[in-house]
Amino acid sequence: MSHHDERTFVMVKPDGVQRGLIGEIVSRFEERGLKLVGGKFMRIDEALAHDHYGEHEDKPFFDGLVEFITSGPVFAMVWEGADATRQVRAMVGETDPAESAPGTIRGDFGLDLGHNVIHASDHEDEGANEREIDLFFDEDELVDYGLDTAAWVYEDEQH
Ligand code: IDP
Ligand code: MG
Repeated sequence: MSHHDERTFVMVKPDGVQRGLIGEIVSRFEERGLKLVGGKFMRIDEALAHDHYGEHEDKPFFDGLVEFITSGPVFAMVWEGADATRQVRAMVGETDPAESAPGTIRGDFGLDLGHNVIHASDHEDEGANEREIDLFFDEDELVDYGLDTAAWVYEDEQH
């Protein structure tokens, strides 16, 4: 069971919220078999934006990125499942929607690098998922429960 409990941080960005894509995006992860363990509709302040995107501080697009991510509400989530971080990134697509395959979230809903609809923890950045979860959620905001469908998603999960 333990290999089914990897957690990853996902966030519908302000463009995704404004375009009414929260439900569609949540549905995709639900349908994949992932388990929602946390969700928060919120506005990101300047300090959180700097913490979250700290790795990009020196990039020319940083100021615009902070301005964009603080410009309207976001929907932050934590999803759990086997290999969750890598699997979610595959569902999200490439950073640039124009380079993202149809069927991915960015490939289906975006056309512009600066407005790419969704954030997800980078599976190639060790510990990014846990770091980002800690940044956005208190421990008591993550809900511990069993998902009854798990036995149908995972062959080795018990009914
Ligand atoms: P990721 O979101 O796919 O992990 P990162 O390289 O971590 O991509 O960049 C973080 C975010 O910064 C991207 O999702 C995108 O919104 C923005 N971004 C990245 N590169 C550029 C750029 O060259 N111009 C404008 N915005 C960018
Ligand atoms: Mg990234």
